[in-house]
Amino acid sequence: MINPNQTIGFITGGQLGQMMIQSFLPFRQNEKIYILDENEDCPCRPYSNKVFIGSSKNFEDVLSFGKQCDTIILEFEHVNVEALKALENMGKKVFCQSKYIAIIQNKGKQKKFYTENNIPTSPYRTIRNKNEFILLAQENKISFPLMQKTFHDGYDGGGVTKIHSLTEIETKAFDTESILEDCINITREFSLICGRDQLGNEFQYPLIEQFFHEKTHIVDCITSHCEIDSDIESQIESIKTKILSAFTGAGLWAIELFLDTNGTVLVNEIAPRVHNSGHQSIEGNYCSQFEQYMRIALGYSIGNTAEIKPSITWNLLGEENFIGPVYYNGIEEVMKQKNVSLHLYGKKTTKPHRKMGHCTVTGDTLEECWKTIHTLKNTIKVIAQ
Ligand code: AIR
Repeated sequence: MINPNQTIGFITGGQLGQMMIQSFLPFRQNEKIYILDENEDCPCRPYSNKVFIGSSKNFEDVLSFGKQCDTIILEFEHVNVEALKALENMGKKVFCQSKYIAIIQNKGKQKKFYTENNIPTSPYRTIRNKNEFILLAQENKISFPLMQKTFHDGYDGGGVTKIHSLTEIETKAFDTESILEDCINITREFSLICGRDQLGNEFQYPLIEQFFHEKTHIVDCITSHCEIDSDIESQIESIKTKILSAFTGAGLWAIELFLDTNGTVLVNEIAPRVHNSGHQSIEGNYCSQFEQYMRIALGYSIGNTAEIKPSITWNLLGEENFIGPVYYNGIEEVMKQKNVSLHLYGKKTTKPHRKMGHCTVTGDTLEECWKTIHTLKNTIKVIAQ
């Protein structure tokens, strides 16, 4: 039976948690909502009963927070795994489960998981530090350019750098455990959001296409569906089947995919949670990815993933050169647009490329949505006061 009086704990309290709670409000009963975050003023705060100050990476902080909750929901994968395991052993429900988090939060383990499960991904090798990187280059054992991705703590383009030469290793490379990935000639990037509820029902959303900023590697726009040929569709179907049969528990997975110039689909990475590529599902689909995750975590059956209307999301990132209390310049213009939904995450301060909000445009066709997106890009700007 689903307990209407339970305490739901979110680790941490950012925008993903905020949108999960927003989607939950229409079917919330008497559940309490607790948040663990380092920042009292985090985006989840207005929707919570209490914010506990602490670090998601600290064993004691996660454990003592989790003990006060019945269901624990992660909205960020950099969480202390040992504490999550201890909580699971006490009978707490944790989403995503610690055994999957342990693989996903470490890029080295994630890559090994793909190889072991015969899931296509770009060729790579691992290094322990910068010295090893330099030696490999001096001995001509690697070819440039390549992508260095740190094992730990990378997100939103952080912990990732493109290295073109030995000199760049010396000046730009991270001096920590990392993977070195061959650079792929990418033509398109997709995201497949899929998963399973606690009753064993599986679901997937229409295939999403992602468009990235060249410089920051952060998602700029996302379309609610895309056209692909049947060969690509069957490659993606096979990847999904392999992932869902390796991850047998309940959960929601956002699988980031590359299509290379040879027509091969490769897995870039998996997020064990709601994802930036699914924001348009709030307006565009019957059941958003956020509501879906809440249904899964609480033990309800899954909702309808079908599109209501084509939609495109545009991320609102902090402008370059602005750090400080946030100001949304041009907000009135956005509000004049029909079929545009504005989501501001309530972060108090902006910094370059920080995700501060997003706009979703709905329309009869994606072409129509793109026209509005192009207009929007000349209106609102996230700057500091
Ligand atoms: N997030 C988690 N992984 C990737 C992303 N973007 C979201 C989560 C997290 C928030 O970004 O919601 O709490 C952190 O945002 P910031 O701007 O404080 O770093």
